[in-house]
Amino acid sequence: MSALGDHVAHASEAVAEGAERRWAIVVMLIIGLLVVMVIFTGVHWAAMPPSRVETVDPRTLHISGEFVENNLGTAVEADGKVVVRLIAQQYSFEPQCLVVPAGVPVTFRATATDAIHGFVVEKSNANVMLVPGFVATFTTTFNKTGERLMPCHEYCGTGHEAMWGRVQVLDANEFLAKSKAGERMSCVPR
Ligand SMILES: [Cu+2]
Repeated sequence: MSALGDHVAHASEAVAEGAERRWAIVVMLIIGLLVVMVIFTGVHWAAMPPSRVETVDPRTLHISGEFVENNLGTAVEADGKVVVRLIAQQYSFEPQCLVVPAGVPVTFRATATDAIHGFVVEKSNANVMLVPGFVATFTTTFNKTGERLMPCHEYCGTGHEAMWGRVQVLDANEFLAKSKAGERMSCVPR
């Protein structure tokens, strides 16, 4: 090979090597980023695990199990916990008016019978989606007494905009005075 040919070969080799090194750095950065993402999501999920999945058969909800009509409403359980059970259907909540105590953790257990519904309770962080076949549950504390609106916030059909419930937040002592063992409370007029 001539001297000039030698020189050209060396120069192109240097260019190729430089390009390969830059590419190797880019690939290592990408791998490093992916490893950081794996570690971050692993730690984050361990710290804030996704809510567990609890299923229920929407075809037999009204016949048996915890969502039968006379078990809906607010219950003070044997262990003293306040649990509100309700169902959502086109286009109402059952019960339509919920009673809860202020300043005490309240656990909601709810599901939908027909389509996807959901609700928010104003001036609180209660916000949940209700999917047929699944039990949605969350615990929250209402800090102030008073009446709150509880609209359905998932479009569920033509009657969606008329789908509203109410929540009456009572003073904890007033609530306890009204509650009787084993009874389900609501503020639906009888
Ligand atoms: Cu709805």
